[in-house]
Amino acid sequence: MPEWCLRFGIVPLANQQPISREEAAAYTEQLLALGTAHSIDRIGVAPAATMQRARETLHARKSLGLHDTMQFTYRNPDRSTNPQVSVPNAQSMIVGACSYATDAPPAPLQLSARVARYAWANYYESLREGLGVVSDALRADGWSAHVFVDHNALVDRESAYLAGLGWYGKNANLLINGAGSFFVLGSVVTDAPLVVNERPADDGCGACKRCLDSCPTNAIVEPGVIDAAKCLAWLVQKPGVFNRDYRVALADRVYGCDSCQDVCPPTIRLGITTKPSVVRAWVPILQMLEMDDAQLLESVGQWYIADRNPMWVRRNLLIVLGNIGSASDEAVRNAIQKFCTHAEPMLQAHAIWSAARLGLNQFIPATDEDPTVVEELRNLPEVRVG
Ligand code: B12
Ligand code: SF4
Ligand code: SF4
Repeated sequence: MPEWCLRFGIVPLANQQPISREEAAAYTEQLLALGTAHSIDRIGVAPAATMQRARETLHARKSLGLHDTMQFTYRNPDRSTNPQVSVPNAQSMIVGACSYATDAPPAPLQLSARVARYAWANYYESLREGLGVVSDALRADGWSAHVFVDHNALVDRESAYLAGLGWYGKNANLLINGAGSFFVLGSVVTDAPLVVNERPADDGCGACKRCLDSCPTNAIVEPGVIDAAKCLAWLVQKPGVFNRDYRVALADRVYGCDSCQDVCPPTIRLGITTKPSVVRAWVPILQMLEMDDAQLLESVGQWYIADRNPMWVRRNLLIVLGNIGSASDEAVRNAIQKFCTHAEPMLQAHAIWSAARLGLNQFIPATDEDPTVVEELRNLPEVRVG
């Protein structure tokens, strides 16, 4: 067996002919070229062995409560860090990265909420398609191959790191060598014994710490470590009452948060392209608050919405209204008034918060029977200045 197979514990399957390193290298190159020809911007190969560091980190963060109530890869760390659980006898992971860097469109004139860049279009879809072509080629040659993109069964950043695509930034994102972090990541896990990367990328952050200083909620508690309970990217997805401590910091964001990447020198210097694409960087707040459930869910497309419950989008929009709406705008007043008497206490509570922020006290009920609303009435914010 070749030495490189031994090094990563890669064992050719009993029913397959061992292939020479030269054959494996040529086959690997072909597959990588196929991915690149199908819209994958960066591609590499990692060994499909247990990702011990990620496993230990997931367990440690769970025990410290840094995952808050997130499930995803935290649900079963022993599965999400071992590709062989999902693909028996897996030997390699072809890891792809697709850029979502594109010039920001101008802010619209109507009252709008901000969408994070990774959701401006369905970038996961083009990555899935590119990896799908690679996976089909492997299967056509008799190998097992499965695509995982943003899937609970596999940690994507560690796979990309092991494939040599980039380094972990202090903002916890994987920064692609020479291109920054505006990339989505995914893998094809296969039992084909490909030639894997042997040298992870060097750290490129150096002494910089701009991301730590720019996080609006101080969620980067140590370089590379996010406390999800403070991270706006999680709080907009998390079901339930939005933590009052972070509602003002949410500012105009309705989905995702880019602050720790928007200040990152390698990301803004190298990552922004003028790739022509149709993007949706803003959504119209008042229009969305008027939509019925089906319309609202259709309008948010691929966003991750817990239980596909549109209430969480409306909750976020109501907070944004309190942060950027104007009390002198009749349409804003009408929306707040409507939701202050909404049948759903969760929405009523967030509308009450916004009413208080805008000084629209005439819409705030003196009392209520629902505990969520009562709690809100006990914790009204100061009127917004400016
Ligand atoms: C859970 C999750 C989240 C959570 C938690 C994020 C976090 N940083 O912990 C929330 C909802 C907050 C989130 C937010 C975002 N996410 Co997210 N998320 C995931 C998900 C589903 C799992 C991540 C995971 O398991 N992490 C496990 C922990 C242990 O990994 P880690 O935090 O990377 O930890 C590593 C480092 O700490 C490193 N390390 C160890 N020691 C040290 C020491 C130093 C000094 C450093 C720097 C690092 C380091 O090793 C650890 C183990 O691998 C993945 C998809 C997937 N299936 O993998 C997407 C994913 C990570 N998210 C992604 C994106 C795009 C985002 C957002 C940018 C979206 C947005 N704009 O709002 C933000 C970024 C927030 C941030 N600063 O991290 C991309 C990341 C792409 C990239 N280039 O890195 C992924 C990979 C999705 C995808 N398939 O493309 N996300
Ligand atoms: S995504 Fe936003 S809230 Fe989360 S760590 Fe980055 S800057 Fe902070
Ligand atoms: S802002 Fe600076 S420290 Fe943070 S990820 Fe980017 S280069 Fe690294």
